[in-house]
Amino acid sequence: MQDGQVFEQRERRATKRFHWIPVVAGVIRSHNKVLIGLRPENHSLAGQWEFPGGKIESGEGPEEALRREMREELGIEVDVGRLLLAVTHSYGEVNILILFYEILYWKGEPKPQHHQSIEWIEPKDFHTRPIPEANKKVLPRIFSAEELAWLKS
Ligand code: DGT
Repeated sequence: MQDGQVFEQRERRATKRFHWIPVVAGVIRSHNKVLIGLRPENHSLAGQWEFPGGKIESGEGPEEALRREMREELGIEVDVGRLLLAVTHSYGEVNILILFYEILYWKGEPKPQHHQSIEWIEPKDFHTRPIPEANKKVLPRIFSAEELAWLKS
């Protein structure tokens, strides 16, 4: 391969790597249920059920972002637990990196301040709901990581 071609290939890779959006999501559990929210009408992926969370803002740490999102979306103050899983997903031009954290303790009663509604469901019922593509491939891994923590707690 010629020098010019190698350079072009590197340039292309650098451009492709450019559009990454970091997202944090909280797996909030109570007894044997987890809290999910229905994405609002005027947002991307409207009508799909997700783990509460959102984009990390500039200058924020991931755990700080998650505490802010839980406050804004559910009106609760949380202690962020372990990082359960990190996954990447591509929605065409937009690539997201989602960090899933466990939330074991919180103050206040979760209320939908952003979602159309929120619900506590058993992990086994997740497959009956429309969920973001990014989550489909990792649900079993999230719950096996979660179940380990639940057994230990
Ligand atoms: P958007 O996407 O521009 O309509 O803005 P928001 O504010 O609705 O999006 P936000 O802040 O919730 O960003 C989270 C992004 O990650 C969004 O593109 C949806 C995607 N996503 C995939 N799975 C999940 C999940 O389980 N929880 C959350 N919160 N987001 C997820």
